[in-house]
Amino acid sequence: GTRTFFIGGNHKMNGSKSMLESLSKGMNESVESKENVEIFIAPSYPYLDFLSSRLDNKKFKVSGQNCYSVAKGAFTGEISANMLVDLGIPYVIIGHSERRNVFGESTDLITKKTKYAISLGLTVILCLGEQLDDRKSSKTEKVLSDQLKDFASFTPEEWSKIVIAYEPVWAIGTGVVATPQEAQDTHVFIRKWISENVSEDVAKKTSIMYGGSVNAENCQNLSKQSDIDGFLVGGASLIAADFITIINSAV
Ligand code: G2H
Repeated sequence: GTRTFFIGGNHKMNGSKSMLESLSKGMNESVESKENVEIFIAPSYPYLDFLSSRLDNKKFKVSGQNCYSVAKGAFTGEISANMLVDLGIPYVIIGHSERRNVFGESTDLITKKTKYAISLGLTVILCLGEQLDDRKSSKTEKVLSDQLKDFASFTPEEWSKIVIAYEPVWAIGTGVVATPQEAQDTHVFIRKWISENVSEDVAKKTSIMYGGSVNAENCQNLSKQSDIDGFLVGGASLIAADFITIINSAV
């Protein structure tokens, strides 16, 4: 396709020096760069610099898992987007379902954080997704539209720094992956929303990753879907062999 295919490992609150040491070694040795494919890992924060210094930076980037909406100050425990930039980090995940649902982040805050991170030149992996009840009661499109609503006013230039990650909450860490058709249909809906609310050009250019129980087996059929432009991988990104298989499924 014409869009960049993104494969990201989201380590969440997992990892250690020794684990990251062997993961980087495996990845550096076994992955070849491909045109139009971007690969990144979002380690737990304390390890950002450690991981970055071990990965082959020509092939792989590192990413933040979150950041706040202002540069600095009295915000204990928060991560500054400016500091990610200072570390030379190009990506940050914002609005992951665990931020929304475990830590109570609102769509309003997620929008503000995205706007701020983009203003500094970071590329934001913006996560969206519905809960099981929403899907069962046919509210998926309504929930996704609500999560996207405030992004209608973002300029095409701002949108060029956004990569969407569609992660149905019922598929996250559960082993219940969306079928390739379910994922494809929802990606088409998201692209249609962008086309109707931002522009057709932006809709065509925006990469939409899928996330939720992606593994070394199911990645092949998912990556064949024309509107799936990458994967955000949790559990399987902690295991070098599995993550490498997923990376190599990029088409
Ligand atoms: C969804 C995904 C990574 P997992 O959260 O963002 O995790 O692949 O473990 O379902």
